[in-house]
Amino acid sequence: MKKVIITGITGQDGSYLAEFLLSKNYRVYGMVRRSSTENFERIEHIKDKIEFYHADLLDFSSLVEMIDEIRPDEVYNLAAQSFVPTSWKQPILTGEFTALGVTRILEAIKLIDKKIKFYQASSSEMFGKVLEIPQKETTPFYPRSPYGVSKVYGHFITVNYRESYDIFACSGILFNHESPRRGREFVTRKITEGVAKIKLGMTDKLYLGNLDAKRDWGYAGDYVKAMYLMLQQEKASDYVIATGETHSVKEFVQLAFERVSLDYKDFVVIDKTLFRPAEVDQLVGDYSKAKRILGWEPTVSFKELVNMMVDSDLEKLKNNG
Ligand code: NAP
Ligand code: G4F
Repeated sequence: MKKVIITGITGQDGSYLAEFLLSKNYRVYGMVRRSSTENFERIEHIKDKIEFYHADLLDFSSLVEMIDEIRPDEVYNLAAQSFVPTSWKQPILTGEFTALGVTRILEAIKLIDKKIKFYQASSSEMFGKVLEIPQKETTPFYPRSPYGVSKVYGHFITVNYRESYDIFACSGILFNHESPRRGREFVTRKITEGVAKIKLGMTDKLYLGNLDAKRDWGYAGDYVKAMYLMLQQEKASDYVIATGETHSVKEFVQLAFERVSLDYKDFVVIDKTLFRPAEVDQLVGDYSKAKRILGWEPTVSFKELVNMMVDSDLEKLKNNG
């Protein structure tokens, strides 16, 4: 049985990746940081099948001990401060988690066993003020937030440990991916939960920022399969994972309200405080390398994704009510 460590297992992607690797018969170890209350909402249904290990991206010795005790075949580093607006409020902490945290894990792997395979959760935010459309593996980076800058560091330190120490280390450059398990502060989930609350009469306003920003949105359940496929190849490399389509926040809002037969113009209020100091205006990825080498393709369309998230939030709120 292959052993795997997933950092960030309590997050959206961690939950889908854990499910997927359990279905592949992996022994799954979830790295969690200590907290006064358990934060297992997304993995409640599989938590009995996961072995949890307390460690923190900020604490090098805890990472060394974890890797030494478990001796995994693969490590997926999904843990990060992942919310872009917070990265302007806490830029130093974001750098510690999202940038230096990657070096701490890679260094632990280097010290203990260079044969451990490593996946780094890189991001399309690295392309920021895009220098090419669509963005691919060779597109230069121009990050627009402390989060994006930290991810560029994480990406290049992964490439550097591969080239310096021959570690099988891959950087997955994933474009936005969403699901019913998406954190509530990200725009897609904020919209679908807001729409569900409005439909059920629990509120009558949805406050949003920049509706003109465009993103390449896919389904998280599809994207974790690409992470796994990257580590099963003969050669380590970096891959863009995307849908190849771009849509504005406004289009997402329109479709989400249409799903419940309402007009968004009656409910959406623009709140200027939600605009960012520097915006990423448009992202769209070219996933042809992943298709060619990994045989990977997205399976959920934009409309299906919106509908899935609205339906799930309606269901959750009805059940809670
Ligand atoms: P998420 O839901 O915000 O989950 C982040 C995870 O990181 C949580 O499990 C969190 O644990 C953990 N974490 C944060 N700081 C930590 C620390 N110091 N030590 C240990 N664990 C820590 O993020 P996600 O959407 O699943 O994304 C997964 C990864 O992919 C992130 O690195 C993100 O930046 C990257 N990414 C995401 C997307 C996307 O569209 N979702 C796209 C590209 C890249 P707690 O539960 O304890 O907070
Ligand atoms: O949903 P968002 O907060 O995601 P963002 O900034 O694109 O970052 C996500 O995707 C990245 C991949 O490209 C990941 F690396 C990162 O970890 C995260 O998962 O915002 C999307 C867009 C932005 O342009 C923002 O300005 O939506 C716009 N927006 C408009 N109103 C809003 C809101 N964003 C949020 N969070 N809240 C709003 O009210």
